[in-house]
Amino acid sequence: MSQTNAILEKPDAEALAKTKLRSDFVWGVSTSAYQIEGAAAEDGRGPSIWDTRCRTAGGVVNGDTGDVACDHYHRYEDDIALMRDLGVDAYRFSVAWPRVLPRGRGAVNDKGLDFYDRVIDGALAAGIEPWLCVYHWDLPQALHDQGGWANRDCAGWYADYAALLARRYGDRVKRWITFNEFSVFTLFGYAIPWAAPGITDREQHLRAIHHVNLAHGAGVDVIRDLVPGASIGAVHNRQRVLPEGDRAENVEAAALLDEHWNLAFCDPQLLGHYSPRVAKAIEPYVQAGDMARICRPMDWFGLNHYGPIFAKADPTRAWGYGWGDAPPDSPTHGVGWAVFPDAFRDELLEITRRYRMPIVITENGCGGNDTPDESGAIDDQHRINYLRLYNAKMHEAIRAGADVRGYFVWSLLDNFEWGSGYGNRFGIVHVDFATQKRTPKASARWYADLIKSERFRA
Ligand code: IFM
Repeated sequence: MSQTNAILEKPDAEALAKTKLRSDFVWGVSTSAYQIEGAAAEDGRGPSIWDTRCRTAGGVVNGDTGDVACDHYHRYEDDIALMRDLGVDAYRFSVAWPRVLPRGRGAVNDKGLDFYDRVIDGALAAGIEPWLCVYHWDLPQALHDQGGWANRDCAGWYADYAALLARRYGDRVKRWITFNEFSVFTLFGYAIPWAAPGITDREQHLRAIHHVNLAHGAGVDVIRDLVPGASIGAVHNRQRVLPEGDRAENVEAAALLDEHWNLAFCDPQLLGHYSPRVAKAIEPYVQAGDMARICRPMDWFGLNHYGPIFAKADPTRAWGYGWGDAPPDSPTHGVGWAVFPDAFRDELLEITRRYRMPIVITENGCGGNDTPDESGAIDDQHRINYLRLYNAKMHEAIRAGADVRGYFVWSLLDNFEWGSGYGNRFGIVHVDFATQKRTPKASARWYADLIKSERFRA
């Protein structure tokens, strides 16, 4: 057993103690449109900034694209059957904005809307509640060409798009998510160019932060207005930010990254103000009444959590900070991300302390390079151990007062992992991308058993 991964290979039994969950606790799996659908040029779908990114030299490892991905557009019925076999209560998916509005606004693509009708109806028929995420990073290219999130009008375009979805699906979908991981797509899209649209510009980053916050507020209002009984959340990726080592400039770098990563969206949306450094920098873009437009009543806090992140000073980057390394002896999982289960518990408790609301864990999971053995089985014990440990920390947080209402694994399927292409596999179901064959991994069986046993205890 390698020392670094000892925590994953031999979790301490005491650390796995359980508490009783609410009887309405929701167990689910998460996916997102661009990562699984494929059919990128089919049935009238327009291009998104990710289609462009995939065609930009150096944009994605191996030049991989989401053109086919998991071909979920054609295989959604099989994928719903996989979810039914897992026994999940809920399926969190996202709608591809350019599939339903190929140019982002204006002409509607009926075939695109029909596709999500089929997914929603199929999930409901299988006894699985659809949780709809309005935006998971695939901005229509046509809107980016008009300034994208750096243009204040984008908040209104988003509200119109959200209204279209609310009118169409609100009779069947009651769980709505405005955005997935605000800070990731704004930071990596506009400041550290690791994601679409791949811009490096402080001013555009600040504008994007504020306009996305305005879009969120407007989206909450239209969904609340159009969907009777809607339960609305926003999904924030909160990860503790630690300095690489203890040099003062790295400590400073971590403090600024913490504001951009953990506070720039949660605080204005839930407390009605920006955190100190962001507030100062963003002032030129804030108009009278904006904070009230952004801070709308929410039903729950969506948390995506994987592990802590590390910052170091890097004068070549837009904000003077860059990604740092975890201490060399840190436990890591397959894709090299740090594994600190305690940080997950602490994050749940910090959200409880700071925002005082119910929490749904909308993503948690573990990447790796899982390959089938000779018999075709995929024995991903590393993922099972990760999920066991993180679940145990969720129980610990609940015992300490966190009001956790649900847990979704990222992800149902191996999929297009953005800039890493198909190399990082996060699925509990293996996908052979050459044949599109799905094979549940050992972790899928483990998750199905966990859900059964938790229901039994409830
Ligand atoms: O694949 C992503 C997902 O789109 C957003 N959250 C993190 C996942 C793993 O990197």
